Amino acid sequence: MLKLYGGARSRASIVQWYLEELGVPYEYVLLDMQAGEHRQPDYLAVNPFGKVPGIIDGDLKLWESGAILLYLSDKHEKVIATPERRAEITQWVMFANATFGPGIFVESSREKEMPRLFTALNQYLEQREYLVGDRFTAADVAVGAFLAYIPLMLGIQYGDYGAIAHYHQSLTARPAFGKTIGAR
Ligand SMILES: N[C@@H](CCC(=O)N[C@@H](CS)C(=O)NCC(=O)O)C(=O)O
Repeated sequence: MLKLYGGARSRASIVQWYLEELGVPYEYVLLDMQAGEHRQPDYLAVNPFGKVPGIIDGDLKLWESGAILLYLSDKHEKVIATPERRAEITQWVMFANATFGPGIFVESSREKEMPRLFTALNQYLEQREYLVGDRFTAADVAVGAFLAYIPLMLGIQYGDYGAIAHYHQSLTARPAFGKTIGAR
């Protein structure tokens, strides 16, 4: 069975959310990060950088939440992926982790980045229910997780951005979200 390594209130809950969406069985290995278990040899053998999440799936050891989401998407999404569709999902996962998250969570860039990121995302979502195609994908997990963390961790609400607020509400109402990030 797939093993997911994470700590309490860590980014492992992003991967856990997607595993629940996909209905893939997994064992959650909760590391005591306060005690430094993520820096012990057992876990460094999974991720030499000592960061969570990490997974073991068969012979594969994989880390970086975005890489794990894309792997699970390739392996378990039932709709046949064209290169174009897969590229769009990759684009949004990378946008979430490399542009959106840092733009909002790095305090020195927030004032400049937040209005332009929120405005463009809001406009995009005015036309759509999901980020890629007409169904929920790993792209929604990657961006949706940050949209869930922003009010929780920064106290920022989406009042002026109606389409983001609607999208955020619809994602947080999903049962798999409630069992994972929503249960924090
Ligand atoms: N870009 C990485 C970030 C991983 C990361 O920084 N994880 C934090 C927990 S949320 C961690 O393991 N921190 C422990 C440490 O840096 O020692 C990802 O998305 O997987």
